Amino acid sequence: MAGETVQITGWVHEIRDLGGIVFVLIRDKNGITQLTAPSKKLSEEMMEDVRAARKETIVSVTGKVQESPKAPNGVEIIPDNIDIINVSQLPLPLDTTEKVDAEMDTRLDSRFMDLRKHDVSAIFKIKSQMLHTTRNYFYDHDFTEITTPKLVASATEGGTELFPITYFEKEAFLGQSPQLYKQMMMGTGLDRVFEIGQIFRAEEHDTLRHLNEALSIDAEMSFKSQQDAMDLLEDLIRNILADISDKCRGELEDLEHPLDVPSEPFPVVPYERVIDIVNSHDVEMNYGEDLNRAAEKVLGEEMGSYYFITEWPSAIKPFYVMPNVAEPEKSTAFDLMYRDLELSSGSQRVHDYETLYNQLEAKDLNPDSFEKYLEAFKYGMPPHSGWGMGADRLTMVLTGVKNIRETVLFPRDRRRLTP
Ligand code: ATP
Ligand code: AMO
Repeated sequence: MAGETVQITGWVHEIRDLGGIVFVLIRDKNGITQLTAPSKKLSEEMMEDVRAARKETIVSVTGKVQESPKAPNGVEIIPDNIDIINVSQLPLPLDTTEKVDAEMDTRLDSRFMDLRKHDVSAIFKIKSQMLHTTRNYFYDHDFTEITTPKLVASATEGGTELFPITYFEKEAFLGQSPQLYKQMMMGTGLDRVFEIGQIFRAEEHDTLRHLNEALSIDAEMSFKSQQDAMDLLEDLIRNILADISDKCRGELEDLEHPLDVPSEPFPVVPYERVIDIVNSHDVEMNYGEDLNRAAEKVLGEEMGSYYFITEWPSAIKPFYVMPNVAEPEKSTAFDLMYRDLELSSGSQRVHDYETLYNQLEAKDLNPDSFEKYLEAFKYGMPPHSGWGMGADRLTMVLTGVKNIRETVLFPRDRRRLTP
């Protein structure tokens, strides 16, 4: 475009005033362009306008493109006109040029400015592409998108992680999972449903992989087995990896994150083998226990990227999980892991009313609180299977960030309720 007159509107990223020449870097969605203002060639008035452009101020510049090997992208613009559109206050809450590293809290407090950094906005462009691919995938595979209430009357994933709320004169909670609703949809004839929506969990832990408000991708299919649900999950992940590799090259480069795309089918490790692996690394884990953090770490080292854990004991899985027919102490539940991070849980579900009622009681839950859910199992409920996957955790894997807070615009954790 050398010789052409162009207009650029954006933020002043940096100014370097060398006296006789002033460089202004202008940033917009696509990158950074250098404005070069040599005092010899420009009017005094023009030079004053250029010097008035403070950091992060919004400007609109018209000027001529000129080749310049020393400039970023090999071109610079010699201004004919510069309009100051909205002046930024100083000092800035954050350094957008990333010369000074900011604490996570400072960044989250000024998230609008944090996202001006390309390696931060890259995370959200990748997350957006992941959600886009996920929706397309489900639509292409004959799923119906549903939305279910987040104001609910009962727990689904164990009673301790609920946020109670005031709901007129009744007790209510924020939803932990669309589990009960997606299962009820299997009694409608819709056959395949998915939901992408927020889940709320009053997690006590303050970790790098738990949030109090997370995004869940949920799928449920009628007349399908545990294996079908696992196949669906693996195929979706492969589609996401292919799309991100193809469409988010620039973002992956900004993040310096080569995407890990496994060529082999995801390995499957039964729970009992997991115990052997963990114990052989001198980490204690007994039959009937969930994976502790140390166990997750050694397993992650041993197993590499994506793998399934199957044959979980029925005793430690939720009431809606179908036990293995031949060995009922084992269940049809599976977890999908990425190294030491749990990405998804799923199973075949109980579809028989009596069994479901008994499993609720066996887990010390009151079937009366599940009355409306149980109704759906009395009048022709097909066998069904499904899973829920943490979209924020998947984004951690896709972007290589180590703190789940990086993957959420305005994360909610124990200490953070604003912005
Ligand atoms: P789910 O989604 O089923 O709740 P999860 O991946 O969120 O699973 P948890 O079951 O909450 O994970 O936790 C996984 C394991 O990590 C558990 O054994 C838990 O005790 C352990 N864990 C969680 N937080 C911490 C922590 N802060 N320090 C040590 N261990 C922790
Ligand atoms: P589970 O409780 O394992 O299963 O949740 C499914 C997935 O959701 C993500 N997740 C979280 N992510 C961030 N912060 C949290 N606090 C958090 N809690 C959960 C994880 C987890 O693997 N009803 C079942 C799913 C099903 O069987 O369909 C369920 O909710 O990635």
